[in-house]
Amino acid sequence: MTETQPTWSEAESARYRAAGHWQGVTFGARLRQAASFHGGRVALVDGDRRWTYADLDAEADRVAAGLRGLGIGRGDRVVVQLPNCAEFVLVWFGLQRLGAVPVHAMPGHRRREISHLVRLADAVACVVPDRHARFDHRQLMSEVRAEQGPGGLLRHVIVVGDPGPYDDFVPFDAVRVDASPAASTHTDADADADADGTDSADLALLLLSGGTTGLPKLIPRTHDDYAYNARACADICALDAQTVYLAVLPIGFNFTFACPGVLGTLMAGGTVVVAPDPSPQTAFALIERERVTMTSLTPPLVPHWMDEASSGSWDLGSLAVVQVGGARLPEDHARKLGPALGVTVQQVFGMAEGLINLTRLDDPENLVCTTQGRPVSPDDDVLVVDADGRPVPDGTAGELLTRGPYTLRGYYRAEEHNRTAFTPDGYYRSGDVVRRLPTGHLVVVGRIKDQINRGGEKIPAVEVEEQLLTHPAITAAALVGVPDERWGERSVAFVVCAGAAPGTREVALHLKERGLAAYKAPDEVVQVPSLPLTAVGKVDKTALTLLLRR
Ligand code: J2J
Repeated sequence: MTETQPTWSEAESARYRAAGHWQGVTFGARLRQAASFHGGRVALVDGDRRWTYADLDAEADRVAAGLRGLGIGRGDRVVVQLPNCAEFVLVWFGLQRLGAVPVHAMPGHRRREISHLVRLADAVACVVPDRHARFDHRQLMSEVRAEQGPGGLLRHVIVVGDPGPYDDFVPFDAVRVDASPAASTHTDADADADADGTDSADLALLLLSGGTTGLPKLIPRTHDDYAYNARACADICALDAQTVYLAVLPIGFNFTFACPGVLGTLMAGGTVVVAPDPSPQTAFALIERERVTMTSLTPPLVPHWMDEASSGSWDLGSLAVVQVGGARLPEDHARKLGPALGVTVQQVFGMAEGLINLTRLDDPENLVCTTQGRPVSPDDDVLVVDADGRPVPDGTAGELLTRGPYTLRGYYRAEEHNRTAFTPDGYYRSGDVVRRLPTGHLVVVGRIKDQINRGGEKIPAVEVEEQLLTHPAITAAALVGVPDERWGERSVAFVVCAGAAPGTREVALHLKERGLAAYKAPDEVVQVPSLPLTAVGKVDKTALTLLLRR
């Protein structure tokens, strides 16, 4: 790795290579191989636009040549904030060809989050849409750039669509440059050649953590480990060249991108179709038209999809597997979803940090409906421990600790946090409370980390609390998650104010002005005279939650 965050030991790396988990191939080289193997097959569909594997390969070369022309090269970080569109995939592989490193931002992120990512990653460029969901990303980028100041490394803003009035923003089309003939005519021997000297053990991408302690942390993933993540999931889901995967959730989300998602499908020679929004109407039309075989959802989408399917006006006959993950799927929905859509349901309990658990396609219904699956790799080490770090027997709830061939050993540039987020022997403390069954399946029963999981979107309480305190009327604040039928969990802000408390809408507006993503705004604001404290003087969030039940 070119960066210095903790990584696997030599002995572990050798073991993962010997087991065949790590194959020593970069993503740039993988696309080259896929193009020589599946050249004429359709790899990517976005609306009426289609790319074969050969097209995708050539397009990655063009994007790489254009980016190189901008001075972007091996090891450079580039924040990619794109909605679900083919360009995400084109940019991603263009960067891989260069050995540059995409940072997966979410479309909903705003000034605070993007500025933070740019700074933390020392990004040299950002790739954004012109507008998306009634929001102008160019304006956002002009603010981010202004904030970076003269010392900032951010040199380029690349806009998919119209760069608008910003003369120095680069339109994506200008970044697609025909490479020199020598570079574009490749032989089979080139298939193994590493992009610009990139090594498969190098950093391939940076994912965002849901975060518990303020702003998101960056999760380093290597070519070796991330490809294994996607391939292990693809094998369990039996993906092949006939697979047509519909990307419904945000494409940069680890679940959608690599579990097995976009990468798993492309590594199997299948077809990826991007859905511009997650509504069942949009998705079902695409499923009918493209004969989609598999997709992934978060739990809040499930009732809407079942509702729309019950109209009987769609032909979902091609759809075979629907994955649901990111938050706990209510058992009742798990039981109804399969029959409602005529599919096999797969529960997915994953994390951008690594460990992915899947129910298997041939698991008995009871396991599929009541557990969140089991690890995808035989070399995933899972410990369930009590508050003192001692393993508990199967069936007893405890914190999930994990390490393995695709689970990080340290966050990117987060030395201090890394000291507490991992055990001395390299286990990642997930903060999730689980029960393990004798079959190895895990049941997620809660969380010890201070994070709200609103239908799969993770809200770090501390980050929102800090911003609430910038409101002139608020003197103390605590954000808690409370059970909610639709979202699984919704967020309630308890605030202490000298005078009248601001309403929910005013608070949302304030947080928006502070540059916070909209999904982090509290669903409800409750005024309290003071925040209850625990014996050691921490805000007692359990007591606050109980206030709501009275
Ligand atoms: C309960 N909680 C869950 C589940 C994740 C696949 C699927 C999801 C993610 C993801 C992902 C859950 N039931 N089925 O990256 O590749 C909660 C846990 C976990 C946290 C991780 C993937 N599935 N969770 O959601 O990094 O608390 O990844 O630690 O966003 O989501 O969040 P994130």
